[in-house]
Amino acid sequence: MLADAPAATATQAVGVGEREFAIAIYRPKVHRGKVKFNVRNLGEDVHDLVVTRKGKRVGALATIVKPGASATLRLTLKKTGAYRLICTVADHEARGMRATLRVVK
Ligand SMILES: [Cu+2]
Repeated sequence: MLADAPAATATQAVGVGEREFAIAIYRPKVHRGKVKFNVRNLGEDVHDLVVTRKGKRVGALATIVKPGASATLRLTLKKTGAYRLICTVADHEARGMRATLRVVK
């Protein structure tokens, strides 16, 4: 918990759909606090998920996600602003597997 500012206390679920080659975020804006990314691979290749803010890695899935499989990533996003969700498998990011999640107060 942050002492200096209010943050969401309940975990906010964010659905993330991955496929070749795009990342769809079903909830593009959340409040600061706990976020649970429910990641589903809707494609035919393996994918992963890395979350960054201002170029710094905030967190990532521990494992790669196989086609048709799901994975969960729990993070506490303490700072407001734009977070990037990317897939770091091969050249997937350059091919379009990137999305933005906005975190507001
Ligand atoms: Cu990928």
